[in-house]
Amino acid sequence: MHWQCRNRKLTCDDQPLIMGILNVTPDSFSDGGQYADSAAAVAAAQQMLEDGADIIDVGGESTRPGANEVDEAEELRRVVPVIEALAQETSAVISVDTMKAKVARAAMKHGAHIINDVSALTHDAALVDVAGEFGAGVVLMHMSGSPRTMQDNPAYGDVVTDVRTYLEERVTAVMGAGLSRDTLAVDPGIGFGKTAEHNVQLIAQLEAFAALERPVLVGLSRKRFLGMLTGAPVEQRTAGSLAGLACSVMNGAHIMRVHDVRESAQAARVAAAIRSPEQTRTWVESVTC
Ligand code: 7PJ
Repeated sequence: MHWQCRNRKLTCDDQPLIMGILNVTPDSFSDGGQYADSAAAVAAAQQMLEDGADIIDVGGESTRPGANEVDEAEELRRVVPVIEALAQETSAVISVDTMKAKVARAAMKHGAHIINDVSALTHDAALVDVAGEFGAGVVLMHMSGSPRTMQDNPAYGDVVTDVRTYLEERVTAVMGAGLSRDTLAVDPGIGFGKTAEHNVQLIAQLEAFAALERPVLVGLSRKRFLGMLTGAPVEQRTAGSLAGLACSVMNGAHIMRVHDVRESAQAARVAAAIRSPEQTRTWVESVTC
């Protein structure tokens, strides 16, 4: 499986890709504006790359449940300097987490490769044109409602079928609008208009998304359902996140969006080896252990 993201062709069959989260918001739910300053953000990204990140996902608008939309100028002011510096100073594959065409365009002009849109290109009609113009990689994520309203009363027939059908429809729609299939990745949107039970069902039945024949991205790092399952506060959810990551990889996830890059990269390697024992041979030296 390949994912074409402008001039970068990512391979995500045997080794899952790690997408490191770089929040540049003052209110982001788990790292509280730690990276508001762009030099600090670039240093944090450098560390993630050293720790095994394949992609850096830069986000300037908090999409946590209940969050209000951020003003476009403010979002630009937050993400553009960071993306520009990352493109100049690193060889990272850069993703921009935005629902806005103007932000995506500025990000692309400054060297980003991927548009990660939690609205699956439905929020801003101009976004599909930006993606097409640049040949950007695109993450199509399922969300029920908007970040402000999504947790109000999430209801599905069968959550796995409903989310898969939605993603299928979005793949068809954006291809109809001119995007190339090989630029698309899909994401069930863990935590976006879902109960803890919905989230668990989606991860347990992630194999259902293989039918879309596109890379499957999963973002569950430190999310609230992990707190509901364990009682752990957000700053103590690494172990739960890694368990969710291992199960996701086992069930076919290709890309994991994470805060704890070093730990996640290690867990992903082990889970991938167990998922495909026959392929493990090709990337582990034949040592007796
Ligand atoms: C996701 C995301 C996710 C994708 C966020 C948080 C909330 N993008 N952006 N998938 N989550 N593609 O990190 O808790 O699950 S923001």
